Amino acid sequence: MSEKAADVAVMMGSKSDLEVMKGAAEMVKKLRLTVAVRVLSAHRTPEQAAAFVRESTAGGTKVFICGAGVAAHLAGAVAAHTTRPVIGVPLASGSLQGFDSLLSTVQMPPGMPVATVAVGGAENAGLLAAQMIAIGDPALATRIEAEREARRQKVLEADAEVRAKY
Ligand code: RP5
Repeated sequence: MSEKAADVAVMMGSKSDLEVMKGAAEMVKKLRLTVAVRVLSAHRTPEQAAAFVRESTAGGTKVFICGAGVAAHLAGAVAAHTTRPVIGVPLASGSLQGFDSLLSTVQMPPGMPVATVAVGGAENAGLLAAQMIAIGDPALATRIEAEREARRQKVLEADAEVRAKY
């Protein structure tokens, strides 16, 4: 029997990715899901990354979020070891500033999907993972609606402020 794993796994290729990727973990926690945050690289620690994905899948992790920069193969490598949804976050680093990681993450071959968000889109990745899980969790769906309502109110307040000024 596998040990119970977190609802969502947030993985990144380097600790230097954490500043951006913590946005995914914080969003997942805000929506009251459990999260495991790991630094595991497709290139530098391929065996540990694969073992973590297999154990997490067996333990019940529902969605994997993977952030990496430059030759960003982490999301694709994770998808190779699980049939749970994988969300890729291309990160801006190195001389091409994210164009390389965007293409490396998004251009998956048929049969191995990775849902790729914007370069640096960690917060959206957390939200998207929660939206996937909310399909079978009405209480979570209500919390996501509240999150969206808060954003709607912010824009309406900004609109009122700008209209009053000009
Ligand atoms: C990628 O290489 C990582 O995801 C990171 O974005 C980039 C640079 O890694 P470090 O040299 O900062 O460890 O694998």
